Parts: sequence; structure tokens; C-alpha cells
Amino acid sequence: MNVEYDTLIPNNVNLSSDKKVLKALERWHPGYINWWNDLGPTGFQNSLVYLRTAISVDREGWAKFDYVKMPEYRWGILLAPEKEGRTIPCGEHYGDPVWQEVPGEYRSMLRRLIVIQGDTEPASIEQQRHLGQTAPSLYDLRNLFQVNVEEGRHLWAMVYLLQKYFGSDGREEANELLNRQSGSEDAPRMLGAFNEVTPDWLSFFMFTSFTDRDGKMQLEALAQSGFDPLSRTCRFMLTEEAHHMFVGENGVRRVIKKTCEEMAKAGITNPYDIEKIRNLGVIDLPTIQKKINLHFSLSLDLFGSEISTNAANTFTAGVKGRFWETKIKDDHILKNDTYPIMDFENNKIVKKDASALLSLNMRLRDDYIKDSSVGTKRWNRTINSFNIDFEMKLPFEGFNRKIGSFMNANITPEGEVISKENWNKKSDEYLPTKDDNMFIESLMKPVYEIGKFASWISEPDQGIDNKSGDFEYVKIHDA
Ligand code: BYC
Ligand code: FE
Ligand code: FE
Repeated sequence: MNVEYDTLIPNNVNLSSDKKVLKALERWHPGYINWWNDLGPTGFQNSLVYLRTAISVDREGWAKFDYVKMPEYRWGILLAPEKEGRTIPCGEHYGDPVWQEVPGEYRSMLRRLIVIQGDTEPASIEQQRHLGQTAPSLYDLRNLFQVNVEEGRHLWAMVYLLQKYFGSDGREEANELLNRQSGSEDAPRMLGAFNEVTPDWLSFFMFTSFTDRDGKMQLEALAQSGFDPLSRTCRFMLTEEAHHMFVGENGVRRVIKKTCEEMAKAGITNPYDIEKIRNLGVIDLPTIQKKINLHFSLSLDLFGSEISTNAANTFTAGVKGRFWETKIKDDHILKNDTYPIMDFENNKIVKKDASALLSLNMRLRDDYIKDSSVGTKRWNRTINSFNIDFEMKLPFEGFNRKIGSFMNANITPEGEVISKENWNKKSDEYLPTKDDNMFIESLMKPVYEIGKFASWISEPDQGIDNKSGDFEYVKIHDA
């Protein structure tokens, strides 16, 4: 599959012979660069960052590594190769050939999904924009910027679909994607978690572990779309997504490891000896658990309501499938099927069967929880290896929710329903307090020396692109 790499916008969609779309994208480009300069990473725009750039969509050798100034990153439009004979994998058009153009009846449904997906990408960059100022190492600084430029490319991916397939309203939506802003009063980003702050590096690692993993699940579901250009776009985005979750999961693991190491060195065995542990310049395990509670619950909200007609409609239309739809053994239409869901009725958690079609958000969320638990297992293996009696846990799914059945319910991370009064008394044990956040913030001092790491995080086991730990991942010019 040919990638045009000499053009302003690298692509494998033959933009040079698609003048209208090329023009629309070239018109959008300066606004994007302005947005990057205003709301992308603060500082470091002249620094040389050792980044990977997607240059092909082959499974092997799709990326190349080199020093790049971020504003000169080659944000390209790359779709995974067409699968010959691909058919619509779900819904009422099951088995029909996939669409290469947008079906008129599903136009607004598709546009809405693409806009929501597109909105999250720049939002995350805005949320992370100040983190470069406090990076714990050059290695981590580079990883932050890698995630940032790729989320920028994901925005390009959605903007291409809007410009190519949705005419003038697509162009308007593309502009709006640069106008909304994370946390803004007047024009906030569309989904809750993308208006929260990411004030410190532990939050960043939690975000990339849990919120980027929602990205993975949603992209997997959209990769099943009967609208083939969306499917192909998402399939290629997933290639990049794996690294984002690696950064998060491994980041959290390195924080945990450093805490355990320092505890062992100081002879502290009680993980709740918080003051003593904090005095070692590391983050105590109970506080890390609180961060998990926060970011996991925020990310669960991103799946929408357990019972959703939107989800049923997009599935029946063949516009959005389930996680690994083609591997599931059923009729892929689900008209007569049920799915076990969890609900909150009369102040009680109940399990019941609901229409499988209406429960698709819940199903994707269940798949997400399974996927997330792999990370927690790894973290616990690290804690175990130090013989410390502590276990990280994903909180109960009804804990701290703002969307769906458990909205406003008072449920502990263990899944116990309690009174509002008790919740208010106990919430400091469940979620990071102002003090916890202030302590974490106090540790956030930049470490830009080659091969050095901040006190609260251990070195990675491996460098990037087979480079060593003391490789100069970022050559800083005017930070
Ligand atoms: N916040 O039927 P419902 C990523 C709205 S992350 C605010 O329950 P539906 C990334 C909903 O829009 C992946 N509003 O839910 C990660 C609807 O409003 P309208 C992003 C919410 O529609 C890290 C109403 O409530 N991609 O890529 O079935 C870094 C009723 O909705 C929220 C996608 O999400 C919320 N949390 O499902 C960078 C894929 N939840 O329309 C990037 C595209 C729901 O009635 N989006 N609402 O006004 C979708 O598939 C669906 O829109 C959702 C919601 C799964 C988000
Ligand atoms: Fe993304
Ligand atoms: Fe991501």
C-alpha cells in the first residue's frame, strides 16, 4: 500500500488526486498548528524529541524513529489496508458488503460518533499540556510527547473522515474540534473525563492506563463498523494505541516499584505507615489505590449508560460493533438475546437480564474491566515480589459514577451500599484528598539530566527503540 510521504500531509489515501479534500485539509492545517502552539505542550516546541512517526501501514516496520521538533511532526492520514470481501459484521445489514460511502440514513449517526471520537484526541493533549514542565526523566518526557503527537494524528484521522465524507457540515465539525477546549465553561469537550485535569504524572499514568484503554475498546468497536473507511482508520489507530497503554501501565508499575524498593530499604513493612513512607520521597500505596479508584470510575463513565438505545441503534445499523465482533459466536443481530446487567433499584445493587441490544454499552464495559484487570495483576506481582501485604484493586463498577444506573449512588469501592452521610465521612479514604494531591504535586520536580530519574519512580526495564536508559531522548532547547 503506497504512502505519499513527500506531501505536506503524508497519506495513503491518494490525496494528491483528491484535490477537493486535499484543499480542505490544507485549509484546516494552519488552524491545527495554531491550536497546537496555543494548547499543545507548553515549552519544548524547539526541542528535538526522539519520536516514532508512522510511515507505512505494514505490520512490520510501520514506524521510524528520529529526532523531530514537535511542530514539524508529520501528522499523516493512514488507513489500514482494505480487507477484500469484508462484510458488515452485525445488525440488520449483517453479511452485506461494507459501505465505501456513508449511507444517507446513517449519516448523522456516523457523524456524531466520529465527532465524539475526534473530540477526545485534542482534549487529552490539552489536559496533558503542562506535564513536560515536571517530567521525572527525559525518557518519560519523550513518552509524553509521543502520546501527544499521536493523539494529534488521531484528530487528523477523524478530521479526514469528516472532510472527505460529510461535506460542509463535516468541515464545520472539523473546525469545532479546534474550538472546544478541555475544562472550558462555554465550550467544553464532549465527554466528562476529558474535562478533568491531569495535574501530575501519576494522573498521567493513570489516564493512559485507564482512559486510553477506553479509547482502545471504543476503537475496537468502531473498527467493526460497516462504514469501511472508519473501520480501516480505527484499525490503524489501534496500532499506536498499544504504546499509550504501555506508557500508563508501565508508568504506574514503576511508581509502585520505587515505593516498594524504598520501603524495603528503610525496613518499613506496613504500607499504611504513610508519613514515614512519604518522607522517603515516594508515593505510598494507599494513595496510588485512591488514584486508581478515581481514574477507573471516571473512565467507566465513558461507556455511557448500561441501557442505551443509542448503542442498540448504532449496532443494528451496522455502524458500531462489539469488541472483536467477528470472533463472537452468535447471530450478530441480537434481536432475541439477553445480557446480564447490573442495576441500582431501591438503593440496592441488582443483577438482571436485559435486552442484549440495549445492553451493548454494558457489555463493552465488561470487556474493558477484564482488559484492565491484566494491568492490576502486573502491579500486584511487583508488590508481591517485595513481600508487602497490599493488593491494588479495581473498585466496584458502581463506585463514584456520574453516568448510568449508579449515578449518584453511594457505594464503596468494595461494592457496599452506604448512606450519603457515611459516604461523605469516608470519601477521603476512597478518593485522593487535597492533601494527597498536594503531596504528589510536591514531588513533581523536573529531572532533565540524561539517564537520571525522579525520586518517586524507578527506571524502566527497557528503553525505547532498543536505546539504553541514558540515551538523550529529548535534546532540550528552550524548555
Ligand atoms: N460524558 O445512550 P447513552 C479515546 C451522553 S476515548 C458526557 O448512555 P451512548 C481517547 C451521550 O453522548 C474513546 N456525556 O450513551 C482516550 C448521550 O448524549 P446525547 C472515545 C455522555 O450514546 C484517551 C447521552 O449521554 N470514543 O479515544 O450509547 C486519550 C445518553 O447516552 C457520557 C468514543 O467514545 C459521558 N461520559 O454512548 C485520547 C466512541 N456518556 O447524544 C483519546 C464514540 C454518555 O443524547 N462514542 N453521554 O446528547 C460513542 O460510541 C458513544 O457516544 C458513547 C456514549 C460510548 C460515548
Ligand atoms: Fe487516540
Ligand atoms: Fe491514546
